[in-house]
Amino acid sequence: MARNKIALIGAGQIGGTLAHLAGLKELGDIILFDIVEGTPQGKALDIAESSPVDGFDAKLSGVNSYAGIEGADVVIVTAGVPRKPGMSRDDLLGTNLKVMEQVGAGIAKYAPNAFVICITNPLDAMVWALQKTSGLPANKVVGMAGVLDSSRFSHFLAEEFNVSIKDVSTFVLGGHGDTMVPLVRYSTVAGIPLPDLVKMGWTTKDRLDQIVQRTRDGGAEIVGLLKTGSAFYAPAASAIQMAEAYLKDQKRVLPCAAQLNGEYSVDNLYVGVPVVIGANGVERIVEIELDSGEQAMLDKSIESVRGLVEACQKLAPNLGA
Ligand code: A3D
Repeated sequence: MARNKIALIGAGQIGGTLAHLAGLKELGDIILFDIVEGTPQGKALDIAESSPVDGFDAKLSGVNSYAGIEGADVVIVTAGVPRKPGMSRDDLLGTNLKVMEQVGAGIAKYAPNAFVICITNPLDAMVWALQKTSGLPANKVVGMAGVLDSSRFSHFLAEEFNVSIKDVSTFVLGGHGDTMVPLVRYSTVAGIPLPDLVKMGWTTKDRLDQIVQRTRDGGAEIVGLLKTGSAFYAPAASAIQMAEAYLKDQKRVLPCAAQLNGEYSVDNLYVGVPVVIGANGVERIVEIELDSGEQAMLDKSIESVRGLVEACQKLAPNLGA
């Protein structure tokens, strides 16, 4: 059986880390694409030169033309600009929307059967735009945010409780932004929901609220520390988990930005929800019951995503018409 082909559009901080992880996990042959000449070629060669040390078999190449991604099974998109300190994700909208138009056209022409994972911010609007510009079916175009947001939440909780990260399971809904909805009630340590852990005296409601807020601000915390860019190790690891679920038909239940068509009473909008990812892409959208407080938070998050999509439609009126 031929190896899978994984195309990475954008060979920056996340793109390079994606290529390294995909190699280490032997997910397939890897093509790095970027508009900057030399960057994808240099990163591909550098990672290929690490393969004898780590003992992985994968062909790596760098290209500046979309023809190089022909026949890709998975395409992961990080092309665009990241945040600098003081910028919100939404400040990136105009620039990155133009990038999504080019990327969508490239995918439509050369990789129309791929499973496409968008990482470019503002995520929920960019994945919406990428689905429109590529014309791929909605079950084959998803956004990475929830896996990262949940992973940050889990990390903070494992530290708070001094337990293994393996025993923490968390749940984050909604858009990737300040209005994301970390669902405390559905998050557990070894199956014990967080509100029960408060009752058991493991933590306090106030501490939990602080951890929820830190999760919401998780991206900004890293931007503030790095000063020259945004997070890339954890975002790359999160997208690789989604790619692996698709390539290996794992049927993983993962929080992803998926197109809703009636679920959660939302139409034609990408929102972070739990989905099943397998060989058919997004195979199922999981609708969970929300209490009134959770529903209100989700509604606020959906409104903010809708605002961003409307801003995209103003800049590119033919999108989503
Ligand atoms: P960076 O290291 O700047 O890489 C972006 C790459 O895109 C650069 O190599 C550029 O040359 C390239 N590029 C720019 N325009 C184009 C184009 N038209 N076609 C192809 N390539 C192009 O950024 P990064 O890797 O740190 O981040 C990439 C994106 O991911 C940014 O938009 C971030 O905001 C976003 N991001 C999202 C998350 C989520 O959780 C959703 C987390 C972290 C970063």
